[in-house]
Amino acid sequence: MEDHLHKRDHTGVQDFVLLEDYKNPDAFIENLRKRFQEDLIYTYIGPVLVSVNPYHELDIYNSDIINSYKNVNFYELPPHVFAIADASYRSMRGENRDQCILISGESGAGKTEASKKILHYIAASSTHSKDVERVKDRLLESNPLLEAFGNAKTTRNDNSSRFGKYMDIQFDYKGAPVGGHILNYLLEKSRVIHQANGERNFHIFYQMLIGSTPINLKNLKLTSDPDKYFYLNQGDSSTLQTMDDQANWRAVQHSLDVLDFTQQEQKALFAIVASVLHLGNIDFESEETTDHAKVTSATNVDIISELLGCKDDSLLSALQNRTIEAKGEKLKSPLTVDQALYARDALAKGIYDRLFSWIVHKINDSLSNRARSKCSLMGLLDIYGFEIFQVNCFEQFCINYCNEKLQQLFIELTLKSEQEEYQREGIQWEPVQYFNNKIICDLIESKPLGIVSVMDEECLRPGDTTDQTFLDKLSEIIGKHPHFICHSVADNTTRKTIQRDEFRLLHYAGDVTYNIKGFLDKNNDLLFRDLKEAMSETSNLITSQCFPKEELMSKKRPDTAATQFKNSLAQLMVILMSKEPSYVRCIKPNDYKRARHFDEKIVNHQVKYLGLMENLRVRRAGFAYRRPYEVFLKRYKSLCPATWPNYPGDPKVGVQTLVSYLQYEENDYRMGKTKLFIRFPRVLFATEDAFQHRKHELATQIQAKYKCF
Ligand code: AOV
Ligand code: MG
Repeated sequence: MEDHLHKRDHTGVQDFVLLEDYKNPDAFIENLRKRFQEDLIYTYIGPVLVSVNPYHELDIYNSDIINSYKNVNFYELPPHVFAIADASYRSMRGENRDQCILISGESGAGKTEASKKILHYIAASSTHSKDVERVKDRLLESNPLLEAFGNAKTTRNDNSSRFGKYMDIQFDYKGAPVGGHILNYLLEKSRVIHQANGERNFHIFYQMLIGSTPINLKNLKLTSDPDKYFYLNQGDSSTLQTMDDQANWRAVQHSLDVLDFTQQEQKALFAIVASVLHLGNIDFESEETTDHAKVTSATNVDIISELLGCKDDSLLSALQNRTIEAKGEKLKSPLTVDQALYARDALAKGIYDRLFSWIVHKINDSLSNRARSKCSLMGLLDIYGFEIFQVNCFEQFCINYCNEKLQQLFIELTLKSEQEEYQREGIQWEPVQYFNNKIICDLIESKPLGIVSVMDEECLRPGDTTDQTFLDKLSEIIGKHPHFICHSVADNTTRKTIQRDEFRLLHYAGDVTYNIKGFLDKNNDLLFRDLKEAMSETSNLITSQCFPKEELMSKKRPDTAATQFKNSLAQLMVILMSKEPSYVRCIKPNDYKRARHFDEKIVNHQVKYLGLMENLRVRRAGFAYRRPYEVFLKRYKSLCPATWPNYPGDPKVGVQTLVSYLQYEENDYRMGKTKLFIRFPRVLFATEDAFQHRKHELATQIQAKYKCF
């Protein structure tokens, strides 16, 4: 710890605001690099924390360090994610405002790790009682469980979050955590049935196979070899050096116990996970005389039927046929092999996705605030980061759209609102130019001409719509948009880099080429009714809950996947906007997950698109503190004879009198229309110190007076 605290003054600047050459990106990168080489991975831009993934364990998260950050002024210790957590916590308590901590950065930049550190800090720093300890345990234990089911190895990150997570921690009036609530966003369920080369399915499958006792495996009719399962062997990468599946399996068991999953629920849960693997091994062949699909062997279907408790042969029938209603009559129509494979995969995805939501729901039950007392909230947002793969599909489109929204929020709340406030207050200000990605958000989500709308339209339009007709529509409707390119509208040079079944979006964080294959299908997200019905009749207590009978009764067509996602993101933005935000901006130092390797080009790119230079310029030119005149005067009036005990006139004049008396330098402050703006923290700190001193003096005087009587 000593070492950690000691290094503070020697390497670069801890806050970019202090950087002399603050307009120069090279100086910015050099400061990051210098600090990174010394394992100083955190640097501030004012209140924003920039974090560079060290890709190796650092001894800066132990309990001594946690203690050192408790209740210490933000700028007094070296930059740290704990300082952000502490400042946010104290602001919540002191000013009674709900908080949120927004963690952003591309895939592998360290968001999930940062969010876990924050949760640990909060758990370690608040008051202790038995009830509170139980809540803390549960909050912490939600992580291993959700990561097992919602994270996977991708080529970018061995522990990549494949779902978005927003977690509210609820605190009582004493500042102790009393509950929590998690909102989950769009799980990448296509991973259940397919993995690209070098990638894995969700961790839980491997953990279960390697961790279960032989007897449990036998009960689930499984072998411990992942390569035996089609849903696990496509990525050709089942074992992972960086991941201890066996230890993580034990952690999952522990989490399930702490989070009140009953033995019966745990049994039902793993029967489902096993069923998904058995589903993947079901194969079909064509009947000789017809093209009807028949399962090649009934064994896997029988096993699943037993594990889930399916009614009679309802599963087998639903995997091979589809019921259609014609003229009021129900007819069984046999599926072709392709359709049957499609139905099988849709079922596997559907079951897993609903299981995941069920788990989140269960965790929320266990985290719910039993006292139901009024509470303050601190929200933690950890989503999937921006990603570019060799082939990018519907999932990357959704993930990158989500990142656009988050960047938009950052812009709205830091660059835009900050500058607008100066203008409103009439403070002289040279506007800082920045790229506003609203144009890309609009391109994706506006109605009726955004990409999501056009896609929905194509999904609903009767007739032969295909991914290609969707792409044609896009090119017709938005072909001229400056952030959209496809083959038919590209210029001659660009055309060589883009295929006929692709479109490219010029995202704020880089250009991504999407392959349209599967877009309509994934957006439609169709699961045949027969399969839903079969699941609703199961005796497995989770599947029967996840596929409720009411859903089958409903005639209303559910929203498409992209529209549901769009709506849930819009709701998230409303939640975040209602809170006081803090930011952690994560940066990935290289593309090889390698320690001590700082690739300037890659860092430079991230610094650029995250808008960090602009952030710094606004901050540098700006004022660290601002207070309405009334508030400032009320607090500090005792420091000047002319304003003490009361200043009768205009508070603005009162504040002017006060700061002149305190000898504020001309450059230290500005007088706005309604607020005083103070440029440097030190100026406010000095005033606050003087105030504390004066308060003490006044208290002593009053005491002395009492003694006289
Ligand atoms: P992400 O959440 O930003 O990516 P993670 O937080 O999962 O990225 O970090 C990726 C890996 O980097 C982790 O598994 C650790 O090995 C390492 N790492 C990150 N932060 C630290 C740290 N502070 N100290 C040590 N190692 C760290 V994604 O979820 O893919 O967008 O979707
Ligand atoms: Mg993550």
